[in-house]
Amino acid sequence: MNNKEIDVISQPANQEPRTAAYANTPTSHKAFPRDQLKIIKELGHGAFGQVLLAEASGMTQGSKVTLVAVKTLKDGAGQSDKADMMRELDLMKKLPDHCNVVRLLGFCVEEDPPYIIVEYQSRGNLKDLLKDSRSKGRRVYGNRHGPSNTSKDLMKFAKDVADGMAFISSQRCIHRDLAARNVLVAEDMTCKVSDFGLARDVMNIRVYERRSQGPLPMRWMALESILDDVYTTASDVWSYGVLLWEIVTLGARPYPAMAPSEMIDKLQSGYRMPKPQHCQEELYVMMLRCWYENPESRPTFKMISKELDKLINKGKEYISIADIEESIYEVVLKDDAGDKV
Ligand code: ACK
Repeated sequence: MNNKEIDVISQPANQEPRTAAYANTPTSHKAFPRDQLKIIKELGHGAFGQVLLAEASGMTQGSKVTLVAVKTLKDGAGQSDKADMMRELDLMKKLPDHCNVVRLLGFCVEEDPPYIIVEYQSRGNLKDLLKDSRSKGRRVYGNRHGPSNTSKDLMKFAKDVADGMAFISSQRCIHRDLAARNVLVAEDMTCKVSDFGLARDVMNIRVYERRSQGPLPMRWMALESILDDVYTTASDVWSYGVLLWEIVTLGARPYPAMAPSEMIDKLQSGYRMPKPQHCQEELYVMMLRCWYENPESRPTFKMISKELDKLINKGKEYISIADIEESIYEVVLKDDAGDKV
């Protein structure tokens, strides 16, 4: 493959969108010709959906092909799966571009299977990236920058996600499935919020009450979402607190030793996940504030982003990776049903 001819559309953090002719057209006009997509391989799949790596020709000016990720349905998916996908597309169309949110590049929905074309993020999902950094003996970060930068990299991941979510919430959108598995990492290590499958546009209501049934990401959900089916930006903030815990523990599973029913009982009686030993108090206090029972007492994403910025600028090592007690986060439960139950 000739690298000069391949362009991965991705903006570096804190920069305006790049001036690529197609990528800058308004999202409502991003219907893309299916025959200009060449599928290369599968990147991953779920029960009814799959994500493919593809080359798109004519998507940007000056490069012959662009590497993109294509979200589509697998054989056997039903009408409700297609309706969910269309809802996800409609929501993505309404979201302006932001460097910490995976960008919609186009769609092919005139015939089946429907395609949603998004930026390809070469480093995959954040959860796996965090876990891989463990198995490589922390060398992924340590060798490159020296051990003190490990904490800095992780803090930057947390800040990127907070910025992406501050933007999403400013657009009156509730994500409802914020977790490290739904954050993608670009080549330059910028984190981008992804997977709007459960997201809802709440332009006029601010609170979303779930009516349809389906598996739920219980371990990331706020108490009011679990108990009353109520979702707001403040419940996304709760999930962000869990994501912060995932970053600190290098991708461990939240509430490691608990089944969902026990977790719910304990949360109701005031229990919260304890401070990982290798995490500094300032960062743990931020998690705890995200998990306040009263949604209105939780910080906003804007506040979280500002506070993280301050912590980063202080330059202290907030996450001492060398001291992580891996074994306590490696609990595998019998009869575990996965992240969504
Ligand atoms: O870790 P991964 O490679 O990152 O495995 C999952 C898989 O597809 C199922 O979601 C990958 N994936 C999803 N969207 C993208 C994307 N935009 N760029 C690169 N990989 C993606 C995800």
